[in-house]
Amino acid sequence: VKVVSAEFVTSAAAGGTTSGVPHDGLPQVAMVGRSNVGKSTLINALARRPIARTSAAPGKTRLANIYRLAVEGHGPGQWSLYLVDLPGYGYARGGAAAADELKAVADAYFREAAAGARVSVLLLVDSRHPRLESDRQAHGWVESLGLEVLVVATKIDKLSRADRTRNLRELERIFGKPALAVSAERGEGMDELWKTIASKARAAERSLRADE
Ligand SMILES: Nc1nc2c(ncn2[C@@H]2O[C@H](COP(=O)(O)OP(=O)(O)O)[C@@H](O)[C@H]2O)c(=O)[nH]1
Ligand SMILES: [Mg+2]
Repeated sequence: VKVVSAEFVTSAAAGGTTSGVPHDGLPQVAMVGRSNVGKSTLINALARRPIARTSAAPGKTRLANIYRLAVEGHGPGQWSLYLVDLPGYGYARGGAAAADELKAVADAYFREAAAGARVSVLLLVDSRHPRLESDRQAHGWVESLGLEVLVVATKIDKLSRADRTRNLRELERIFGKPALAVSAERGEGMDELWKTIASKARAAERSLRADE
């Protein structure tokens, strides 16, 4: 796809409220994953410009940060979507209370956005660590909200050929479906990811028109 424009829209769902969560019918793609797994970097790679703040220090995003992209490709015309950077789990400065606060933000986002029924979820899992309990819990939690989850294996550039094969097989066993391997840094898998996002987003667009 060609990214025509990309911009930060707002930080939403502060304190577990629904404030700022868009519900204008545009498709939304939400990034779920541990702190430091590469959510913000993936948003920048999809946007092909640095719109999201990335950090070597984990646990910085405490709100649902919402970006809007206009793109061309995978079908006729220009179309738009939101990319949503949710707070990461597995690292909570401030212990259990802070972890609860992050969960409340993600929970509020999904409650509000899922009401519009055009949300796709990317569960980002570090390709070096396929077996983490926190990722399985997050997967189960998102599925329990009735949302479909695409598993994205990040930082694939950090693995040898043999480890890639082994870890991707392990991810497929754990989550019951193949994971899409990407490197936001090297660009590997990014065309495939855009293709998947586009097909979900444009299907949502068509069903919206059919409703009207
Ligand atoms: N080698 C490599 N490093 C990555 C990749 N994606 C993210 N990172 C690094 O992982 C760290 C955390 O990334 P960030 O996007 O801030 O993670 P977030 O907390 O999930 O938003 C940063 O130092 C990134 O440069 C990748 O595809 N390959
Ligand atoms: Mg981030």
